[in-house]
Amino acid sequence: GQVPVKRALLSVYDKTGLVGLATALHAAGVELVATGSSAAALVQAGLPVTGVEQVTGFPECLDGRVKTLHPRLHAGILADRRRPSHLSQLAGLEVTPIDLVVVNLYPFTETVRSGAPFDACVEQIDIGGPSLVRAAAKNHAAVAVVTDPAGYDQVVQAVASGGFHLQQRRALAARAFAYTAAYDAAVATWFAQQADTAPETASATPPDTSPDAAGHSPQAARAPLPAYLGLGYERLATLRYGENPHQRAAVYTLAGQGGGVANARQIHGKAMSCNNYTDTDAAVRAAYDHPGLVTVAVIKHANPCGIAVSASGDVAEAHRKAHACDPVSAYGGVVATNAPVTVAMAQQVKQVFTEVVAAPAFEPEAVEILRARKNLRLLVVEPPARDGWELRQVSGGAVVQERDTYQGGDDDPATWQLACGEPVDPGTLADLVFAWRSVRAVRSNAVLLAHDGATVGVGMGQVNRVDSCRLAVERANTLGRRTTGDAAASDPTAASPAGAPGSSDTSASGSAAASSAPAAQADAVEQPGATAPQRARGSVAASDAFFPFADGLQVLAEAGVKAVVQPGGSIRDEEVVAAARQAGVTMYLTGVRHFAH
Ligand code: 93A
Repeated sequence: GQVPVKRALLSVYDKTGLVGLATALHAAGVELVATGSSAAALVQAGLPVTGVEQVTGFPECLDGRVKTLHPRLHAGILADRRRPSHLSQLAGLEVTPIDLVVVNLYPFTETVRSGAPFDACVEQIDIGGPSLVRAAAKNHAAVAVVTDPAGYDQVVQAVASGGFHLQQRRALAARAFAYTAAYDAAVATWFAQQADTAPETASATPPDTSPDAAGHSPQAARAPLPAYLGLGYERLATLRYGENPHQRAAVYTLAGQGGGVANARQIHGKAMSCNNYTDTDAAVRAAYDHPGLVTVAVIKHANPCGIAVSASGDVAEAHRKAHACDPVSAYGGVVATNAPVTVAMAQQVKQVFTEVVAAPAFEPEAVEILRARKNLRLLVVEPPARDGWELRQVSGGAVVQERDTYQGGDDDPATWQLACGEPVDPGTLADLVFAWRSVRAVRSNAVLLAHDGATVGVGMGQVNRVDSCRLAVERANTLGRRTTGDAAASDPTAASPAGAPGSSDTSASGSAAASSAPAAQADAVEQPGATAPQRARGSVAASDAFFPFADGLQVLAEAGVKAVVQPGGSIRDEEVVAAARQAGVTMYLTGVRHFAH
């Protein structure tokens, strides 16, 4: 039932709302106990307050490292009021019970993010605060604990109405434990990232830290994987459902991260779905794989319908080129860019049924244009972190890996090995680099054809490489329209809508709206082969991993692909290179693989 609040302990770093809360508590007859500067703030506001030193009989010391770590406080919080022995012990020890604990912790994450030196970060690891919070949460049968100034109103109401109900104290305890868990997870993660935290475990001979041929530092030179994975995730929102309507789902933010898709700011449209989140994440990542170039990625079911860059920095042009790769599949897709969305791009996007547009910014007028699409979700996404761990659950545990966003030497064609054929001209080389940087956004096995800074054919998700080659070629030659020399046809703003749905699969993000496409658009389905250009001929190809046999390469060569970039390293490399040489295809080897599952 309800427990009246007679004595409260206040110890907050963030003083927001403190005086207001304390004034209300005092008015309700609650005795206030507080630590150093919290107490000072109350004294200044003219409120009577008992300093913790008066309770403990022990001074705050060691520069504040020891303030509340004292049995006189902890016994007052932890005593089980239902056990007579606990109550008689409190009486014998002359300890007064504490019924309410209001604490928020030292700003550890903020200090790390400010770039403070190691020792300054360590000093901001709160020890006494979490102990108070955890003690109060454990003894929620009698004690209420509040860690967020946003919860002060609830405190004032509860105290005024005779105290918290058990249900409220339990809910507060759950939040409190999540709060300290997230805090410790942030500390643990940061510690694990400090390369010099494990000098004892380093081998006697210093590891070789020189980069390999591809420019990668060896594992030993990089920060170790965390020994423990904290549960540093906090629920942001419950989603309507998961990947499918019968699955429940929610979205979480990782403590101390900020930025990225989970923390995006939605400025328009329907609520984000689970599939919207994962597809948008794939799109945003793809959009940031071409540093220094304005990039647009169109994604569906986590795979690219198209990716393109604009040499002139025109985001609308990049979007036209990305869309033109596969306008059939772009219907119901997610569009992401690494540049602000302009009016010109907005006018194009508006023509195509799209689930999400994600960008670091939108021109105000572009937002106005896109608002015409009532359900279209507009997301302002801060650039995602380039480093960090990626966690995927497996039954019984999880695997964790570094993100494949490491900008290794393999992105620089100067590190590539020419395996056969004539060195290509600078334009073709730029396309090879583009293809190589784009193919990591494609689920394996991945083969990607590109031309003029745009994908023109993507073969994804096959269980052998030759099928991915066939798929890339077939899709290049049957989908979409030319991106050069035929600009009008590839322009979604042109009279004939290039965003016409031609696919029976319009359910990318589980949107019911997708299946109710206007009949007028459905009429515009293209006739594959009739008008579709042969885009494989003259394109370049990237393969995310080596060709195990010559067959895949032969499919590409027969389709007229002029140059190929691939990791190399198959035991049949010689056969593969010989087939390329014979077909007059230039081949580069990168020595680095980019699987994505
Ligand atoms: O340095 S501590 O870990 N040692 C403690 O005993 C202790 N007790 C409370 N930090 C401690 N706190 C923290 O001090 C609280 O979590 C809160 O963030 C802060 C409040 O101190 P003040 O009232 O002096 O601002």
